[in-house]
Amino acid sequence: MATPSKTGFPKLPASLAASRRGDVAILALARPQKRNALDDATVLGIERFFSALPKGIKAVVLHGKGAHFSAGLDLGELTERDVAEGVEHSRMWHRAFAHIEFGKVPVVAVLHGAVVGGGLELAAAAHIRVAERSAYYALPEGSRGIYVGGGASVRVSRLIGVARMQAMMLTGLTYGAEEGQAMGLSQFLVANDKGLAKGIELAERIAENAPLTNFAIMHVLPRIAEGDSAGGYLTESLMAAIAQGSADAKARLKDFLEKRGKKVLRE
Ligand code: 1HE
Repeated sequence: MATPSKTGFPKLPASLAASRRGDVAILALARPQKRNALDDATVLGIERFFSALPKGIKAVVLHGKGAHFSAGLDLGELTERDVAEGVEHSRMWHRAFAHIEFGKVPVVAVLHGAVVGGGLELAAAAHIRVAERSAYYALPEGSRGIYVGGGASVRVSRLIGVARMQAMMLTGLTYGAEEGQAMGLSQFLVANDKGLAKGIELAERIAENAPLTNFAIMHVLPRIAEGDSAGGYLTESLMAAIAQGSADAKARLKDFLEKRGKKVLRE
């Protein structure tokens, strides 16, 4: 177990920055030079943060520094994994994000710029998503020769429905903030640079609720509405590992890292 720092938060990698505002904790993805791509250290740091919230924290706001929320999985770490390591990796993401979805307190994600691949999977684990107008969404796994592995099969399909998620994945198209709001990817849409303030305002309201009601909304309501999703996560991990072990995936990832692959840009 990591040693807690002076702020009461566990020790985090440089790619994450935590702060506190009253009974609201704020976690920033802080690796803008890599567009907040999620490497293993960051995913494990997210797990550590959400599994060891300091006493008195009643809600969390999650946001990204720089021009993008997150460019998703760190593709540089993916090239050499075999199938068994791929399953383990995807299960690690599931475990980390389960600490968000099934954690102690509600989480508000604030989205801007690219919210793609694993970045969208992370956002989908939160309980509320606030999008700035610059936000755009994509699941570009198809073009990289891989499959989602951070819970999207369960969480994104729950937000937008299977047909929309299939369209997103098959086409790799980007969806703008307004489309995302209409599809159910975000619940609040605000002007650029206003997301964090809105996220904090919502988190402060949430923090005033009776804790048991928040618990019921987080844990009981989804089980009643949707049943159990454990099998879905497992199947996703198996598929993600098989896909990323393929020669096709290796070639396409190499293309991106060597600047031949297409970026996920919003035209
Ligand atoms: C990265 C990553 C990354 C940027 N892994 N290094 N995700 C994607 O397919 C999205 C890939 N990224 C992009 O399309 C673009 O980077 C953006 C549109 C998000 C931003 O573009 P731009 O022009 O601002 O930045 P850039 O020049 O592309 O990237 C800046 C640096 O970040 C550069 O590294 P540098 O050392 O050359 O400066 C990029 O290589 C690096 N970078 N994105 C690694 N994703 C659990 S399964 C989930 C599966 C997925 O998430 S698939 C989706 C992956």
